[in-house]
Amino acid sequence: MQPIAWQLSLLLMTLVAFGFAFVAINSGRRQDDYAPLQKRAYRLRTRLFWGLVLVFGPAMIYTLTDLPYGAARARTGSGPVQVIDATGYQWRWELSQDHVTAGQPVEFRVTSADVNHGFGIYDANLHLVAQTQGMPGYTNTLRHTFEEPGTYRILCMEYCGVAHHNMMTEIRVDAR
Ligand SMILES: [Cu+2]
Repeated sequence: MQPIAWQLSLLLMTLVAFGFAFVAINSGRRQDDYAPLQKRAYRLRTRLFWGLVLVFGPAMIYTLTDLPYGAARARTGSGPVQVIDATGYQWRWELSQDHVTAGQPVEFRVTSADVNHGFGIYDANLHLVAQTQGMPGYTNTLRHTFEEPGTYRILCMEYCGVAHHNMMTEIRVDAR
């Protein structure tokens, strides 16, 4: 199925590329006969465009640094890496260990014994702090350093059957 989808996509992308090439080749040079008012409008539009880029570009980059995907936070913390093997089942989580130490990096090796599950770690206020997928036949590595001690919850983030909502377990983070 995947090779077919890939070949079909290639074919369609080639068609689109030909379409662009055709238009580019057949369009003449832009005539510079705009009325002064139009010229002003275009200048204004250009300024507006760069203004928006200046305002929203940094805002976007700044908010992207706070994504709960672990990679950005993996380098924080010190000390030995605490490894936890996590396996998702319909409908429970099995962890090789359910308590860790704050400030030390934790490496979750997440997989599934049956269908796809979403492995989401939530703090006491139910804010998502890190997440990855639990996939059958594959192990995803999620690195996270818990800065705050407390009880965290692991919930399934992908609907996986009638008792999906019961897929909850806890992990205790002790102070260093
Ligand atoms: Cu689920």
